Amino acid sequence: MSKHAKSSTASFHPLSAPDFLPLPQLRDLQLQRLQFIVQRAYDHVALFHKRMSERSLTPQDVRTLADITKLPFTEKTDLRDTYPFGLFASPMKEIVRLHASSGTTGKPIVVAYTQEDLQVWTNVMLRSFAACGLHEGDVIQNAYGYGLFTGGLGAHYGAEALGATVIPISGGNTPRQLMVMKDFGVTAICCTPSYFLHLIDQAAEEGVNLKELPLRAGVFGAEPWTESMRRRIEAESGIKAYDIYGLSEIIGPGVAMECPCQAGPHIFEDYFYPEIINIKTGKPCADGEEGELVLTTLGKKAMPMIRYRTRDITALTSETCECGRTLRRIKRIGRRADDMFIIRGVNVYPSQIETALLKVEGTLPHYQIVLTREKDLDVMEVQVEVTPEVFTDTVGALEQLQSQLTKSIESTVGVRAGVRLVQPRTIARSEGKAKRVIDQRKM
Ligand code: DLL
Repeated sequence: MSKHAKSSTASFHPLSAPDFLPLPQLRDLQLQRLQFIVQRAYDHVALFHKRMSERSLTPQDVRTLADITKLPFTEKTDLRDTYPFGLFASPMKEIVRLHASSGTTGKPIVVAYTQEDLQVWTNVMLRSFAACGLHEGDVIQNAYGYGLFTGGLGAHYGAEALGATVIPISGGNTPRQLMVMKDFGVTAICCTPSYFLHLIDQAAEEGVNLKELPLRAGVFGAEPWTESMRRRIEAESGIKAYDIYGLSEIIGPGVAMECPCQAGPHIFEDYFYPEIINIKTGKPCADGEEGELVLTTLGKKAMPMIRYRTRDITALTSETCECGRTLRRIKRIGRRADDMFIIRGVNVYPSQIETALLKVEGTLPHYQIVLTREKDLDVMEVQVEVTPEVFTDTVGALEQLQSQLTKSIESTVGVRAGVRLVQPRTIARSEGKAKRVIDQRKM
C-alpha cells in the first residue's frame, strides 16, 4: 500500500488477535494473570502485603475473577507516600525505564518498566494503532511530548512495531508541525485533541488545506474531549478522530482505544482488568452505570497496580461492538472524581499551584486559577492576593514578585501560567470549599 493512500480500509494485524478472543478464553487468561500478579505484588510490595494481611487475605483467596473485589484498592496517595520507588516489585537492575507524572504536591509520581513491561506497552500501542486502521506504510507524526510524560515514547514504540514510519516531532512548534505534515506525507497524527484544533486554525491561517493532505487519522487523548470536538475536527480536517485513553500509573497511553466504530475506547482487557465502582461506597456498579474506573494491571512486573482508583469517571459496557472485538468499552471520560485538571496535556492539581505560591514570600493563601482558551490553546492565569505591605510597594518590586511566582509555578507544575497579583480580599471567599479553579474553556 502506498504511503500516500487516503484509504481507511480496516486491516487486521496478527498481534491484534487478543482483541477478538472468545469471552471464556479471555476470562480464563485474565484469571491466570490476575493470580500471578497478586502473588507477585504480595511477595515483593510491602504495602500490598501489609494490606492483604490486615484483611487476613493471601493470594490463594483469589480463586475467581469476582474475588478481585476482596482486594484492597491502591490510590494515588500510595504512590506519593512511597515516593519514589516504594511500590516497585522488581529490583532496580531489572528496571529499564522510568517515567513520571504529576502528583498532588510538588513531587511527581514515578512509574517503572522492565524489559517485558515495555513489550506489553508496545503491544497495546501497536494494537491501538491497528484498531483504527493504521498499518505498515503509514507515516505517523507523533506530537505527544517525549520525556517523562508517557505519551511520546509510548506511541513511538507502538508505531515502530507496527511497521509505520514514525516522525518523533514531540509537542510544540506549530509551524514546523505543519511543514512536516505537508512535506513528509503524514497519514496519521498523535496529539492532544485541543492541540489538533490549534493546528487546524494555524493551517487555515497559513492557507494549508488539511483535506488535501494524505492525513486520514488522529489518535487523540491525554485530556477530556467531547463528541462535538470530534465532529468539528472531522469536518474541518477531513480525518477520522479516535479516542485513546491511558494513564502513567497503569502503563501510559494504550490502556484503551477506539475502533472504526468510534463508539468508545475498548479496554485491552488481556492486560488491564477494569471495574467501575461507586465513588462513595466503593461498591461495584452495574454494566452501563457511571462510576469511578478502577484498573488492575495483569501483565506488568516492575510496578503491578492492584485495583488502582483512577479518579476518572466513566461507565463500562459489555454490549457487543460491530467491529467484533470482545473487549469491553468505556464511555468517553469527561470528568474526574478529584480536582485535577489538564492543561495542554499536563495534569495539574490546585494543591501544586498552592505549593508553588507558598514557596515565594509576599503572597496570601488566597488564589484562583482561571483557565481559558485562546486560538484553541489552553491558557492558565493564577490570580493571587498579595499582602497589604507588598501591594503598596514599588512597581519594580511587584514585577519582581510576579516573575518569581511565574518561575515557581513553572518549575513545580511544568506549565507556564500568567500571574496576576491582586489586592487583599479581592478573590471571592466561598462559604464551603474554596473554588480554586474557574474553567472557562469551551469544549
Ligand atoms: O495522559 C497518558 C496518555 C498519553 C493517554 C497520550 C493518551 C494519550 P497521564 O499524564 O498520567 O497519562 O494522565 C492520565 O489523563 O487519568 C485521565 O484523567 C486523562 N486522560 C488520558 N486520556 C484521556 C482521554 C496520559 N482519552 C489522565 N479522555 C487520566 C479523557 C484522558 N481523559
